[in-house]
Amino acid sequence: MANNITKKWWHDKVAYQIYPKSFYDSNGDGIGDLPGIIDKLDYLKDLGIDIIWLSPCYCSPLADEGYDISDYYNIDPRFGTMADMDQLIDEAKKRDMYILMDLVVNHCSDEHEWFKKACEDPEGKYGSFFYLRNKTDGELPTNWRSYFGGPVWDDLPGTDKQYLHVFHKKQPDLNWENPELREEVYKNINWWLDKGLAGFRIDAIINIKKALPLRSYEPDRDDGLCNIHKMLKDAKGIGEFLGEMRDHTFKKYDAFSVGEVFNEKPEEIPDFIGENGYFSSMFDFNETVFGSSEKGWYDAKPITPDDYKRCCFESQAKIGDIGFLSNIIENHDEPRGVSRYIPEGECSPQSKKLLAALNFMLRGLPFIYQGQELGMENVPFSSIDEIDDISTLDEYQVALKAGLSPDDALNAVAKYSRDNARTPMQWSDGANAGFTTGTPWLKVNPNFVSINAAAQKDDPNSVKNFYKKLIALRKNPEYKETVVYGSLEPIWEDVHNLMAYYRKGAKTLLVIGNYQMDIQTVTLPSSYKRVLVNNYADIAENGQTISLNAYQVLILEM
Ligand code: TEU
Ligand code: CA
Repeated sequence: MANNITKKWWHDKVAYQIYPKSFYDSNGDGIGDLPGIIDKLDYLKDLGIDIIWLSPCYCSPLADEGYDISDYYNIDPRFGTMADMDQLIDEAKKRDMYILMDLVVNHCSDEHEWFKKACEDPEGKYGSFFYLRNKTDGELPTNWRSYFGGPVWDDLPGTDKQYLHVFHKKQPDLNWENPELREEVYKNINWWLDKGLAGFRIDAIINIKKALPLRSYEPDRDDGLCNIHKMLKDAKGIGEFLGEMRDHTFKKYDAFSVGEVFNEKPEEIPDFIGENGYFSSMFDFNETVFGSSEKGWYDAKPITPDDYKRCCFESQAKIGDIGFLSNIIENHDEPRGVSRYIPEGECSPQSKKLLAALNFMLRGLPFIYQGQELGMENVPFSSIDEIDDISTLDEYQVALKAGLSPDDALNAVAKYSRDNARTPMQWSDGANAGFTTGTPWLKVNPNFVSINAAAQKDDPNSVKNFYKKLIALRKNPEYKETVVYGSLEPIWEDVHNLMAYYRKGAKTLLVIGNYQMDIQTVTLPSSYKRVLVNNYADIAENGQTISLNAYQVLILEM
């Protein structure tokens, strides 16, 4: 263990992401809600969860499913009331659990009063909360392509100006250069922290700093536009905003903050998540961005077990003991991890457990996304009409324009669709997977009949109970220090379809995963004392030589 690390309350925790709209519907309107989350707190407590991150449940037109906020101080009636939120924070506290909300402040909704006032008076106070430019004939202020397709500029209603939106046109970017805007953001954060929130997950934060003066870059597609990252690479000085935000908010409350940070440079890591970093932690996206293409989802390259291993180890080496990454298999923006990181046709309870253990034992905070603990899989979409997500709908158009047939385009985007993760949580084999008594807002994955929480509850070999074991190991007083603070050292790094590493602290643990269907033999460098986790009933061993079964994963105490 690195002795120079100051211990923090959140270091040894296990986190769980809830996508409220799809978690549990308490009143039969087909939409998950806060009372539904309260109903399921004991389920999460039993699993061993400490920290719960809620995707946005503020007032929102839901153009981007809540990532477009029209009122930062209120709960959308579809999700419940402020009293429900207070009760949720309270009930969580009673169970020694912590609630995080999603901080979405790169942009707000075009239905936020700031934006409405900016339309009324673009030269006034609220005009300077946004990036506005005079409209010129036939030319956009810059040629950046929005994350959801098309140019980042749209007409500011009722004016001769245009406004910037790096995401959807219903998500106007907030102007962080304006100190008044920054004050408003900090005031809101502190208001929530005063309510008893434990912290925030911080959305899309690398986008808050624009390269000024705004300018165009080399186009990279036929549309004449360029990827937003060309501008972001050019934007210097985001640290001033992030440091100020930390000092004015999180730091004063000892809050936990986890940033959605992409493309950080290795030398910036201490600034982001070091001892006095801008954030407590940040997500590791090395695996999720692997294989992505400038052209679009249709051109993305699948990730193999060897790639997966390399991505994980690369991130671990980059962070070392500077701080703590937050490790994920999936989230609400990604397909289901088991469908992505396990080669096609090889998804099984065993392979799902292997992926779980390999990811969970990495150094950092484990974040479990709702349903991941059940081994929920991607959805078999049969028509683009079944898709709700704006990003998928855009990528489908991109694929069609590139010349794919409608069938091929659907198949291509279905692999990456954010809706894979957004279908209702599978609670039981009852109607609508037990998610709602009404009509679910998004189709339930038909495999709920076999993959659901009720079926896994009392089955000692279920994926869910395997997660429970992993969580229990992280909390076991004997192993905790090592699992939380121990260093990570890869072993047998070049062996094909084998992912193995030591965690070294007070104890020495060896995690070994046979990432394939074929049996694979390894010879341990020393004998082991104890088997802590095994996804098979036993180990085929001959002295120190172990014959690993298909997707067998072991955690050994050496
Ligand atoms: O995502 C930010 C992000 O970088 C996106 O490019 C994401 O990778 C993309 O949506 C995948 O299609 C965050 C949120 O997690 C996402 O749900 C929001 O849509 C987005 O910000 C805008 O708030
Ligand atoms: Ca509801």
